[in-house]
Amino acid sequence: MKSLLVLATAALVAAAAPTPAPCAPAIAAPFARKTVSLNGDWRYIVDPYDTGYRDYRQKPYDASPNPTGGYFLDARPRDATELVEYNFDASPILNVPGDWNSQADNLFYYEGTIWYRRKFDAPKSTPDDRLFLYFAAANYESDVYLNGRKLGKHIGGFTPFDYEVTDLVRPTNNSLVVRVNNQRKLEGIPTSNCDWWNYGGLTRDVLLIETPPTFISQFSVRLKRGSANVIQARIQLEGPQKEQDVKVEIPELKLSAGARANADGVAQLEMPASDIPLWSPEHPRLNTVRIAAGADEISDRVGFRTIETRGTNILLNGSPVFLRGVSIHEENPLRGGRAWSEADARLLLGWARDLGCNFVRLAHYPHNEHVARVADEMGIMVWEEIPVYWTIQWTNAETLNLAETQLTDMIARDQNRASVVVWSVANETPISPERTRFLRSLVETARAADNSRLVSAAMEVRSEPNDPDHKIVDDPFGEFTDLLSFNEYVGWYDGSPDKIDRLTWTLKYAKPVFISEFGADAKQGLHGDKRDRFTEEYQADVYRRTLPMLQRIPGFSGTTPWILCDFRSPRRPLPGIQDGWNRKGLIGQNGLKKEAFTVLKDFYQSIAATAQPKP
Ligand code: GCB
Repeated sequence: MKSLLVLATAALVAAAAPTPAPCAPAIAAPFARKTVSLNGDWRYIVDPYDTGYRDYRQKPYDASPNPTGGYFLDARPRDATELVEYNFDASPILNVPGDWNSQADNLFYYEGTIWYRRKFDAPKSTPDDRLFLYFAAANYESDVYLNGRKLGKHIGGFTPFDYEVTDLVRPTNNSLVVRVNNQRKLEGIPTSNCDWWNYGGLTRDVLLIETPPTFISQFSVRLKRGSANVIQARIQLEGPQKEQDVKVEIPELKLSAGARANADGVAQLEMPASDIPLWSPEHPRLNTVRIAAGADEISDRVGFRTIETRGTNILLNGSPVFLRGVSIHEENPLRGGRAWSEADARLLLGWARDLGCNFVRLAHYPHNEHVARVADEMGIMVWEEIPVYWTIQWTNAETLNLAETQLTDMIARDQNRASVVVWSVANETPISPERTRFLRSLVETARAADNSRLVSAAMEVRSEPNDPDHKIVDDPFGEFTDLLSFNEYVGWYDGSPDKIDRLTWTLKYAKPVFISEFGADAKQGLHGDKRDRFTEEYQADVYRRTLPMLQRIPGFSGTTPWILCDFRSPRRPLPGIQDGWNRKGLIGQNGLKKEAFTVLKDFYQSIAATAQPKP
């Protein structure tokens, strides 16, 4: 969360330091607070040359960004003599939340700047209360202006951010303008190349949040590491009266404890308890946790469970568990475009449950907050990931800084979700010393922020130079992760399906083995010989051969095949087959299940029926 003073100063130095330093994570549990939704109709102006940002009208037509202002800030001509060359009131409408690509035909491939404007009233229920503008995500870069004043810039398309507006907001008729730019950048996270659609816009909820002057800005409530009998809480207060009493209650467990926050606003406490009913996929038990500090009170539904590894086993609540998973992109194939709502989460996780999953991998970036909340309720474990994907600029300190910020913001947002058991720091990153240093730094950051979950990344495999059927997993980064997770595409990018049957494996690390991707494209409804690419039979054959092959890998502990649903990707132009879609979904763009869905479902049924799934 950013204070206005810091922002004003930051804005003045913005030209010298284009990427702002990481700042505190956005307010926790925003949906549990007093809010006004700013979702709905927003006016927009398409600005491919970034005229409103760079304000080229000012001589000498300098193209550098205007750090404090901009042009498209919702001005109206005083009278007919004044020249103002835009008009939000007469401009078209986009729905927020929502990507712009799927809302207007002329924006389908658009990458650039769009200016959004929303008018709103902001009545406070208590005069001394504070107000914050909260954006659950804007892809990729956003500049926010309230009533003509710049509040700040945020970089990163999938994590929340907020700005305090207490002293700027008016009771009625506020003008909120947001410049969102989704140009891909070589130095970005992700970088300019990836296998998904670069949906731009205000893709998630926008809220006005009201809090008392001193309020609970962050909290974590979880089992103490190494214990199933002690609940540990850490509460962060923000505001003028940090040193005050904080109380935590869990009525269903008849637990209650208090502590005094220190001068930094941090209160920590422990609650010993025996027989805490644990969260698991079979019993997704959630408890109301109520936290009170002065005038502020917040409640959340929290599950308690342990997750750890021992040798080649993953232990959930102390017992070995096999992760019956599937990978998911944040896309609703039926509607088209980015998924963002609780209903979208229920649709996608409902399909995962039909498949027999107890686990999902949310690829390749943090999905919206509703997903982990619905997973908590449904009893589905979750892998969350940041978009450190393929060839990031490993030696760029600003790029590392961006990755660290996305990681800590993701952890801060979802740290109270029992369903989340893995933080993933990367996907398929080619091995080099610089890349391993970069990823190690991320692992350390993740562990420092949260020592109660597993940390991993989707790595790659290589073949023995003289024997393509012999696969080797010896990525040096494997030393630093809890799981030995890797993607493999034998039978699709790597040989034909019969190669799968011949594979042998050498793994350098004795850790739980997790196959984070395998798969093959199939167009739903396209049938033919199982050797014919893009048929449902080919895809099903790859699954039929891969699943028993994986069971022969020592330490095989779970998998998230690629992928639950077909998803849009500009890398996939094959006419009549792909048409801009990656077809590796087990469910087609039309919501219909392909043959491989049943193959995986049958496998998961047989695994679920086996007490000890390990070979
Ligand atoms: C991968 C990537 C994933 C791609 C997939 C594919 O290895 O991790 O993002 O979409 O392969 O379909 O090629």
